Amino acid sequence: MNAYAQSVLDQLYQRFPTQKEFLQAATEIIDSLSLVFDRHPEYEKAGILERFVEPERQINFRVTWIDDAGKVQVNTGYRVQYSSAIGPYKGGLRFHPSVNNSIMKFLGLEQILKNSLTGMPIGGAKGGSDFDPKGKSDNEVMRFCQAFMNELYRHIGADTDVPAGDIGVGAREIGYLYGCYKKLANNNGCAITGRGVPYGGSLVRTEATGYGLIYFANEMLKTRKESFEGKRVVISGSGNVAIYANEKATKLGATVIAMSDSNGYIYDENGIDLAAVKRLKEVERKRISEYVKDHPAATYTEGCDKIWQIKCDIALPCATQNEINLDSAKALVKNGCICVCEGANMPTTLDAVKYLQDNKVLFGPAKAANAGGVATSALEMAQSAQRMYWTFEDVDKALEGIMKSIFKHCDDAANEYDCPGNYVIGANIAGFKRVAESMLAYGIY
Ligand code: NDP
Ligand code: 2IT
Repeated sequence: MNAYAQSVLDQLYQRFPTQKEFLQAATEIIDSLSLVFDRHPEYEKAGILERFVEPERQINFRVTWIDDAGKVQVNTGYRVQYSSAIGPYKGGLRFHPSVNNSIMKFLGLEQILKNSLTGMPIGGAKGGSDFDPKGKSDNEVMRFCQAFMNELYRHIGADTDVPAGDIGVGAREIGYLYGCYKKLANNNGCAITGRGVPYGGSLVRTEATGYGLIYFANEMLKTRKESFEGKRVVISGSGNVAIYANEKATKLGATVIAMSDSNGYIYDENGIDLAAVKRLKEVERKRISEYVKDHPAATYTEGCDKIWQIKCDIALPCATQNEINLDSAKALVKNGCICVCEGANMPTTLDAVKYLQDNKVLFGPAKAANAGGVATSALEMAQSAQRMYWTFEDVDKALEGIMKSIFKHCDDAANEYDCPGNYVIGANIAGFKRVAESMLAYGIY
């Protein structure tokens, strides 16, 4: 590795030894960027990498709320405003009990490069809380969201920082969060995206990450004269990204044979009944295990990791970080999988990524492949600024164009740095250069 890149990475390991997800993301990114520093000594001179890995601002705050039993509850709220080099901070909010500083920082760091790849003027951020919406009543979720926004509102705004959804933050939570924001800030600007269409949201934002993932995967498949037609697809998760990845893959002629939630997975040889999954997860908020009750041909298996042992042509991890480990990668290769495309953020461990690439599996890294969500958030910001709504077809066309352009940028950068077909390196380099050039232009501050 380039000596400058190595020294910055070593410092991160010394300073944050317990932040394992952050170090994992930083290791992958810095490893790719090493090639850039060999060719661009001006970046070292300006300390670009040290500045890039250090968040501009991190806010941790107490969130106090009252549950239905009248008991006082306390959670931690987070917002990591990582980089505003190319636009206002932008990135989702995650509500999940596992949320901590390491997870916020890994997601924020990835988000900088992802947002840069979209070609739109948006910086990188992430936020959330260790609050678990699962099993909570609507009123409890509403009170939590209001308590969370009671602090966050002073840090966000249409031109400063624009949060959106992520795990555990969907249409319901965004409604409560935005309703509270607009009241506290006395401002109707686009300070949150993923809003309901009646109050300023964009058509296609709900579908965008899943659809975008399939558009990106399709571009990779084309390089081998392949397509989704007739392919068997396994998708982990059954949340926002997984559901709309299924919808678009099916539309393109694939059969999705398995999906999961955090308890286990369903397998349906004839193709998952997506309407049933949507009803269970989007409306009734039930477990995926319920699916087999009225689908006798399907099976349910407790536990998530065995989902990657199912024979498939295309694997789309769309649940959470580190769900495909080396053993899973070996099983996928053994079973003839030709493409792994990441809908979730960092769902594949570093050794698993290497194994897949060494075995010539097409590999689409999250920061490129799942950028359709945030890109459509930027289209929501554009529509709000125009005081206009675009049609579903217009937004979907724009999304498809953006995903094709992201693929081209990754492909071009991989070729330029003599790593053809390595979209991990391509995505990191293409995303980084735009940010680094902006930082250089601003001088040192
Ligand atoms: P949702 O909350 O809608 O769905 C998450 C899904 O993943 C659920 O099926 C959930 O199961 C499962 N899951 C969550 N945590 C775990 C875990 N620890 N182990 C196993 N399964 C788990 O979230 P999204 O679909 O929005 O997000 C999924 C992934 O996509 C995340 O990595 C997110 O960062 C990423 N992403 C999301 C974008 C968006 O626009 N929403 C954009 C880009 C990336 P259960 O219901 O049991 O919790
Ligand atoms: O990881 C992600 O890109 C998201 N959760 C979406 C962020 C956004 O601002 O739309």
